[in-house]
Amino acid sequence: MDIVQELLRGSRRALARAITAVENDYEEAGSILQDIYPFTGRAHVIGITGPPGAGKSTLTDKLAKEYRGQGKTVGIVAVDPTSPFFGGAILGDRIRMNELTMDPGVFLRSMGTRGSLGGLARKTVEVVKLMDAFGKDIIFIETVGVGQSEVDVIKAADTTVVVLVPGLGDDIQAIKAGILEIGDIFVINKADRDGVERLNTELEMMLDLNPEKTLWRPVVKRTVASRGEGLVELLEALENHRTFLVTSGEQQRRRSARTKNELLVLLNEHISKKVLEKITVGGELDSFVERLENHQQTPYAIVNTILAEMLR
Ligand SMILES: Nc1nc2c(ncn2[C@@H]2O[C@H](COP(=O)(O)OP(=O)(O)O)[C@@H](O)[C@H]2O)c(=O)[nH]1
Ligand SMILES: [Mg+2]
Repeated sequence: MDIVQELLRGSRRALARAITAVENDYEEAGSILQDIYPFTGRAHVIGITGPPGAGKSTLTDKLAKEYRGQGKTVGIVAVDPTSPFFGGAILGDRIRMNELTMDPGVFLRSMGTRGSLGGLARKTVEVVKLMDAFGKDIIFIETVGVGQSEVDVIKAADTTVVVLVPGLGDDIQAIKAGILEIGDIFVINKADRDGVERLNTELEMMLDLNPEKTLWRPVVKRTVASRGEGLVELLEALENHRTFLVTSGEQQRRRSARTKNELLVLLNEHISKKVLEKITVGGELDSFVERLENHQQTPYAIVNTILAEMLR
């Protein structure tokens, strides 16, 4: 049987193989993604981001168990080289994660050891699609929120949870602005520590000042992930956000913007590849460069020539 058929029938092995194909850009990846495409778009994709050590993995683990308790199936994509999901874990983390991976209703995949972060964003979207087609109800993307690439990764999510911890000094200033803008739900984890009130106040003030969030005012929740405290409230906030997305039409809007973006990225990649292939084969590229160096032509004129040739 074909790998996609197997995947759609619930074979975890087929899912694992498909993910490997996507991760490594194997030849078959394109056709797999094409065949599963009609079966995607059902899952609630939840992004979990925040600084290293904030408790993202602990929180993801606890949330996954809550959803499992409700009978929902869960996929987890950990996009974090330092994630304790695999390797480099302290013993406690490893035991905790093993418990989760032994549940056949949970599929966990760690990414980020291969390829550039840029390619990683696209691959994350694709892995999420595979898990979605496989039939996962909830898909978590865990990623460290430090730069633009991570923000790009999290764009694949329907709901973005930003995990923060109290006591980092100038709390809000320490956090990248880009991360604050993408948060639908803010979690103050390690609420068992000092500085919770201050961080909470700062967050609320900042959210009040943000004019962009008119439809959904992000909410702030407190958790002690390691003890499972605050999970019920967080789960409720996640459900509320999902309901908001669906009823307001925001889900549709976000997904169509994302679909458009994906199409453009794909188109871009393929056009660039085709053009590059064409102009390198006959050594044209080198002669273009030579003409530039000799000031015989401008780059604009060359690009126009190449495009005119290609589109003929
Ligand atoms: N005190 C306290 N420790 C926590 C809490 N949540 C997680 N931790 C601990 O913080 C450390 C980092 O957690 P982890 O989930 O790996 O963070 P990540 O890097 O954001 O994924 C681990 O040792 C956790 O046990 C919490 O609410 N309170
Ligand atoms: Mg982690």
